[in-house]
Amino acid sequence: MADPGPAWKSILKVLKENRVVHLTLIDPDPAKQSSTVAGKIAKLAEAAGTNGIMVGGSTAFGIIDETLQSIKGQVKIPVLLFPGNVSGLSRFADAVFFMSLLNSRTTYWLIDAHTLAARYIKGFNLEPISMAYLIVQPGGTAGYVGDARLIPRNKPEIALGFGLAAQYMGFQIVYLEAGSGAKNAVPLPMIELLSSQLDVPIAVGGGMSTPEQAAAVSAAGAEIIVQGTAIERTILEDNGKQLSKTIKAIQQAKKRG
Ligand code: 1GP
Repeated sequence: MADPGPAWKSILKVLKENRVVHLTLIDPDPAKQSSTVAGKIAKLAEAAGTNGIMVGGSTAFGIIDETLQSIKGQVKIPVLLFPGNVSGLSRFADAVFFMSLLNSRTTYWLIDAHTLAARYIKGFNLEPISMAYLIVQPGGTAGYVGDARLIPRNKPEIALGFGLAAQYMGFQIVYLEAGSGAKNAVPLPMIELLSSQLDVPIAVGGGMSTPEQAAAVSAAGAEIIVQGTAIERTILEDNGKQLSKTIKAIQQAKKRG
């Protein structure tokens, strides 16, 4: 088995030290912000204490190299692709979450996009980090685009079945996604169940808009907390104050637990 690459190793190191990792998601869609602004957001997020920058979105398409170069020029923490499609790849990142949407109805999101992308990942010398991607209700754009059979919010045992299957298949991370900007984040009992049963790190994203919500997700057992919308909304105005509060809160939640 291949050793973990440098980006994943550095995330695991933070996880060992703090018991929780915070990742900032930036949508590279040029309609959202210029590459310069994306770089600025990444820099402020790093200063606030985030542990890595994820770059991706369900609708991003086309040229993202400029955004990646701008972000890479501003931060030392790992820059990790979170591709919404094959078009979400760039040689200028450190690593790529090689994610299979396990609860999709469509083979494209399970394995076909991956076979199209794999040779480019090799050619770009990108570090792949395998991720089982599971979309939970309400699911948002990712759920719609990914043709997901959304995991019902009141059925944590279904998520557990997927999570264990993913672990047995050798995925490095299990990601529970409620959808970007979701009104309701992944239910805490679902996170608690998976965290008590799985050995691989659990990432959670979607709909965490306050430090308190993120802290509750951390206390429930999530090891990787992903935030996009809340940071996008606040960081340029408050210079990362809210983000820094969130990061402290998720770390405190682990100390109390
Ligand atoms: C992306 O769900 C995360 O997978 C981000 O969600 O934009 O709601 O933080 P938010």
